[in-house]
Amino acid sequence: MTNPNPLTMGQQFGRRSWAEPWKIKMVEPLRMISREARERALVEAGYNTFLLRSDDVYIDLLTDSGTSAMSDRQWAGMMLGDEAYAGSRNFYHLEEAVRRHYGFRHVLPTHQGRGAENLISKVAITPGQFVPGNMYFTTTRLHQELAGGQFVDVIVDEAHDPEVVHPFKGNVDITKLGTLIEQVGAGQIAYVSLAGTVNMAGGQPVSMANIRAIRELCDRHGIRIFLDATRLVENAFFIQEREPGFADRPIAEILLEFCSHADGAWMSAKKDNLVNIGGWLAVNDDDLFEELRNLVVVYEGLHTYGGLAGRDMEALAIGIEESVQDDHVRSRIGQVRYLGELLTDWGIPIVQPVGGHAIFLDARRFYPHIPQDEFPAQTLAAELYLDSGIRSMERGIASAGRDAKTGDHNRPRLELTRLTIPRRVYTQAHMDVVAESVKVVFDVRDSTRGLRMTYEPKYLRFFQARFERL
Ligand code: P70
Repeated sequence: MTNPNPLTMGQQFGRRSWAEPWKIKMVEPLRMISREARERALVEAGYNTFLLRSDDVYIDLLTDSGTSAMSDRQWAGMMLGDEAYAGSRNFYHLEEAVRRHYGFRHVLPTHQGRGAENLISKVAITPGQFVPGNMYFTTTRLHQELAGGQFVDVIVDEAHDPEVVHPFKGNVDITKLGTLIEQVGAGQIAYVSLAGTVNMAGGQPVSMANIRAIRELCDRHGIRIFLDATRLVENAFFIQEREPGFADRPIAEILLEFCSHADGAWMSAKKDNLVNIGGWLAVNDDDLFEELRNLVVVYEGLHTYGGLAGRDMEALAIGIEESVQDDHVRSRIGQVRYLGELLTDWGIPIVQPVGGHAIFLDARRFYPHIPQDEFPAQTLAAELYLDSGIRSMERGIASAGRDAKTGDHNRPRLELTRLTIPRRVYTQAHMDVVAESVKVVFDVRDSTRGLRMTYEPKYLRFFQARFERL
């Protein structure tokens, strides 16, 4: 029977459809294995999606990190690699792109984000100091702790509640930050560690008003602000969309203004910057840079390559240019929202509002009968893979690790399973397949049982931990 009144998805959601500002030039075939084969693969992987082989995955939403599609211009740039050990021309292109779009004076390449986190933590933290931040990120906090710092969460309370709708759930609570400074003294604060968007909160943004207020407070106490710029372009999109006075300003301009309130930034270029590998660290202060430039040769490589090939730096320089284009960001976040709209319409519990890079399924409400110690979010990731070969990532109690003092699990309020959307890779039809699989898993939720951890590594346990079904 033909549908007498066919509607596009845009019409069904009451808006004009958007489309990607690119067309496809090359394709990579996907493979889908049988349910029995997935069952075997999952047991072999200890119910941990990080331990699956990607050949056994159909739609890979593990991460948006290093998984984006590069453009024809970026691939052309790969052929222009100047693989000189020192002073590669590609480094100067990268330096220029970071200066132009992020506004910081000094730039160092690193092999990826955590390489930059290591350097800034070692140089800017004196053991015993506190590092306030807008919610923890796994690698960021670990490097701060390894450098002798103590992370303190100063994000607004709303960030910890997946149901509260707030336009800037990534904001720092200025009162919390002010109280911490009073309690421990400004000299005991290493710096403010500010991420936009906030990954663990669901890709939630920080407003321009908030960074201005943080700057004001920090200036009064002589405290520096360093940004985790990993998804700062996406953060700028939310400012353009939601903050009064920014609707007519291009994303590139908003990004630059945001960075102008900070003293430096570290970057996992594998996200916003549209490359498969790479990172950078950028600061304004000459003396600080001097120290960082010295340290980079110990851990990454000479200061003009920092662990990257010349061709990687060229692709990254071009990726930065492409990443700040308004039409690119609009369609990227539009696709994430499309998936979010479907799931919301079907009554599936997700973090609201939908953030920039992923849909975060709320495993607490998805599986209210599974206690947090039985890893509801890890369970949900396993069930999704079993149903359709879709790979997602746990962002709950397994990711939160253990309390360094008591040795007990950290028990985050957010127990989430992340469906992370790579940039420029999947189509709207893939999003439909994903939504349908989540619905199937949701419909049989009552009969799903949790997991028990059978192997636990010491550092960043979620990457390599193993589980079995209860
Ligand atoms: C993800 C990736 C990486 C990341 C990040 C923020 C806000 C720094 C980094 C580190 C990869 C990942 C990392 C740890 C656990 C799971 C997944 N996030 N800051 O998938 O950058 O990976 O380049 O060293 O999101 O969210 P890098």
